[in-house]
Amino acid sequence: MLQKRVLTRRRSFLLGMGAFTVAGGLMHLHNRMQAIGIEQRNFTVMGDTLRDRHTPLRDRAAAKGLLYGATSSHLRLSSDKIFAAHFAQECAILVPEWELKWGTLRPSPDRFNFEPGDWLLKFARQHNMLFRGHTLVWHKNLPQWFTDKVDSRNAEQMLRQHIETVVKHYAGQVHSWDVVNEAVFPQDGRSDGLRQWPWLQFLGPDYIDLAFRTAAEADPKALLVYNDYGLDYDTWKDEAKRGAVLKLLERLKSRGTPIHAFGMQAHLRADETRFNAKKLKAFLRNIAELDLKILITELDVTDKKLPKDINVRDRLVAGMYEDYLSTVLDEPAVIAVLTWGLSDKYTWLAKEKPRKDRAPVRTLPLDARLSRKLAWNAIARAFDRAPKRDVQHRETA
Ligand code: 9MR
Repeated sequence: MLQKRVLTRRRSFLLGMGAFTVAGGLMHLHNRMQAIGIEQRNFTVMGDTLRDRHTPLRDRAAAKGLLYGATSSHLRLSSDKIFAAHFAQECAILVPEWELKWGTLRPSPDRFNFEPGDWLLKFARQHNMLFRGHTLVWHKNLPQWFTDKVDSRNAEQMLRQHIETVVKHYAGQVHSWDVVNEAVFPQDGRSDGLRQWPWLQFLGPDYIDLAFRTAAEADPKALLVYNDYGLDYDTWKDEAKRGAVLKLLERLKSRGTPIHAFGMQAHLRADETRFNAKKLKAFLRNIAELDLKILITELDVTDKKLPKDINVRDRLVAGMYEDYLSTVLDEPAVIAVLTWGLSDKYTWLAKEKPRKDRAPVRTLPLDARLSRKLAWNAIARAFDRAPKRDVQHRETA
């Protein structure tokens, strides 16, 4: 019976895939599936009892000394009670998706709107979750007034004032802050690989050190993180970025900047065949050797270029989650895994990386109806298999 089910599943998978490869001509995907044995993987979550098999991600992670959580927003958690309940069940840490970014927090130069962020902090505490700060320095989501009001004369004061005000507001209540986000961009052509943007233009590369020092003074308890993307695959672009990020972290550490961790965003692509576990591990090891912790901060897997067949998509997405997590969790410095959303009902990818066929995207652990899918199983299995960490996660005060 079981064998028959497996065969039927396999046949339907191959049919879904076959139609796609013939129609789309994407042989590389077919090769990836063969290389990783995706058709044979069963993604079964183990456990002695049914109850064990349903253990939420936060508990599976905690059993290994890891933190699991996700991003969401005031809008979603306050208006969708069922979603909020699932969120509280699965997550041990909450990341505000918009509320703590300049654009949302600072409607005008002299006004800070903490209300939505405060609501999220309260929600986190009510549900025994930690709270993360995202993000103090980022080239995106700046308010419209920024270009008119910030210049080389007031830049240092503006940056300090922003960080002091925001970090002090949440001092003692934040697990970690993404102090600087996405400051490396080798395509801009600088020899240090740093992104060309207003803070760099006004303050030079030292703005990064300044941001960390100001944050450390404002909240000596929070874990201070440098967060970045585009580091995951064996491509020349990711390789250049890994090199530049490592150089930046080395520079910061060597001058005594109070940086405690590196945030690896991990926005992955299910159709990407250039995954190289060895290179990824070596990169993480290099970071760990700088005495930095590592957080996987924005994990998700886009299905944009996959065939429409849901069975095929779910397996490939789950396969990418499993390959990636089993690799990174081998590195003991990795202490947390955060997905960029929990359910396909609410994901930035629906808007920013929609599928050509307009089929709803299937990128996160829960589907749009909030049911667990193979991606959830893949994450659960990776936690279950991860080596146990010996870390104490800081509680919010
Ligand atoms: O998911 C976020 C999306 O809803 C916002 O429109 C966008 C701009 O604020 O930011 C998205 O989140 C980004 C995160 O803050 C930093 N790393 C990349 C994420 C996806 O773009």
